[in-house]
Amino acid sequence: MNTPRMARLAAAMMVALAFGAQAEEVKKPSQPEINYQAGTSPLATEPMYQSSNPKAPPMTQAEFDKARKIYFERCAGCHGVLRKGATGKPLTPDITLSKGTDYLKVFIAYGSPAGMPNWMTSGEMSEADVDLMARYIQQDPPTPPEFGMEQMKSTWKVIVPPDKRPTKKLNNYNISNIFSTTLRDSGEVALIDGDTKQIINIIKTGYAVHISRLSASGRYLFVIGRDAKINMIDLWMEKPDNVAEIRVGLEARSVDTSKYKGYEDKLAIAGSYWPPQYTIMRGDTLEPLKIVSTRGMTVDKQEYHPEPRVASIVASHFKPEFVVNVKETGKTLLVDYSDINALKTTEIGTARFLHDGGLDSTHRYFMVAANQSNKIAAVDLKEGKLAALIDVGKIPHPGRGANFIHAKYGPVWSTGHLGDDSISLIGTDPVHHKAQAWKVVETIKSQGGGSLFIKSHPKSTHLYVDNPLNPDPAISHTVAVYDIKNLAKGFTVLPIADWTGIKDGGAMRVVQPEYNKAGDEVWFSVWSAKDKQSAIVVVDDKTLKLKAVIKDPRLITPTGHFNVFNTQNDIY
Ligand code: DHE
Repeated sequence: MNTPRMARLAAAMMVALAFGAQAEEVKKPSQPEINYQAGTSPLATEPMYQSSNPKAPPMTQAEFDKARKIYFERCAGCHGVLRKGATGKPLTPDITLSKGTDYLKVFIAYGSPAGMPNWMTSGEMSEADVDLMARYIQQDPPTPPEFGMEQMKSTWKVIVPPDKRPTKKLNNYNISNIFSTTLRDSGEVALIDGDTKQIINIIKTGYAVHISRLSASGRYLFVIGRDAKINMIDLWMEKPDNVAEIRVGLEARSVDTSKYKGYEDKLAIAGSYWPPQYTIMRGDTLEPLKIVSTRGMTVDKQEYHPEPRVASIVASHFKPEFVVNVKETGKTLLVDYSDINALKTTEIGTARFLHDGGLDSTHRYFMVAANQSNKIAAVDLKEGKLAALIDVGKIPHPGRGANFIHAKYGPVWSTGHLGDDSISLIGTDPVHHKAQAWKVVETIKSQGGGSLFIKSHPKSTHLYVDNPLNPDPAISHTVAVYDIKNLAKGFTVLPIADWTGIKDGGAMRVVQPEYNKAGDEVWFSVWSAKDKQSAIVVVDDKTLKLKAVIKDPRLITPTGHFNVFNTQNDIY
């Protein structure tokens, strides 16, 4: 603090902290949440037109390029591509210009109690980077390019046309018990034989595949990368591999396929973060058929949002509809795909910001987390309306959630939370347990915040809860298991990361419980750094003892994993 510049910075810091303290009363995101949201966007490497705002501090082209890259790597996840704000505050020039460079530098360097990370004092940005970013966010935000039919078609490849594909299964794998495991940082998925625990194939995909989903028949596997590349894999091939691929945008997270009777394997759908849109494709070739923008008005203030990202998508079993959850507008769209040239959409106002979710055990209700509202929306897919908005803990993050029969309250669907140590159990049976339906019937304690996924299975008496984003390694390296017949007993901790025997794995976050087809084994990823050894751990669900550890140098950064049968049939 010995230069006039730093003195000015310190003065501005007092103001900023006062501002931050006010904001804290409104909402203070947890560190795990900040780390989770601030993921790298593939837009960092996209060319974009940058206009220069004459009122903003000047920048050279080289500075623009560097700042834009940093913005998309560190900031866009929270503040949005167009800086309209999401988990983080809006950073458009109408706001930032009046604050000025020094004031903004304090925020970037030191963070704020309201949740802004301390980029300089944490060592992640230099003083020069902080200065660069403070000037950059006073410029007009560059807009990434649109991605319409022409761009999609130019990326679309049918590697094996439908008439050249096998007419029957050509391998001896029990394909319904295959696991598709994301190898996040190598841009691949591993197909692992659930019976023998052997790797069947490692398949090149888009960057950091987010999820895997199955066609209704269970033959085709669809994976989507953060870069919006979809790969369609045929499990009937002698060695299952890609048969088609396409990019549906520049950044995406969700994909699913038509599951209603008569439409099995006919259509696929993917939602993108950028551009904000969803795309309906042919289910056998990924040929893009229809692109629909999600830009529009928010559910609460009813104001225009230019980049409402598509979060989770699920296929209804009750109607020929896709359930499309739009994050920033807080709307759930029921998209009737029976005639895509006369597309009928039921728009259900839910809450902001919609993220992940899953079906209840009857598949009639879709339970989706509105993470900044601390709510779960229960959407009735039979009646096409909102059944309820339910208050839960802080920042619900269910994955697809866990269904089980509660000893006292009947069928429940449950979610863990990123922001606190609670697990909310919600009654889902309005017929036989009407008084409990759409209410939190019980809240149980987990190991801590930073939970991402929770899982059970109709044949199991256990409930598993992970905590990969908890800052305490004693928690993030383990998983909590509950006896669903006796929840009051609390949880047993399984030392999943220790069981791998890996001594120098770094983070070794234990992620996503996933059952095998029979429901008697549970698989976990042990997610280490890219240059360290990772593993998959298989637990015997009856005895809660270690059953197998799958280690292979090709298993680089495993995160999500999806059992074919359970994913195909929405069993969780
Ligand atoms: Fe995810 C599901 C978005 C970070 C692993 N993630 C989802 C879904 C969305 C989403 C919208 C629901 C898809 C669906 O059901 O159709 N995830 C985001 C983000 O925006 C976020 C916060 C930041 C980012 O930049 O991506 C994010 N997610 C992560 C991770 O850091 C995780 C742990 C590791 C990784 O691969 O990046 C991760 N997300 C997953 C997994 C699922 C998922 C494994 C599927 C859960 C399921 O059971 O279906």
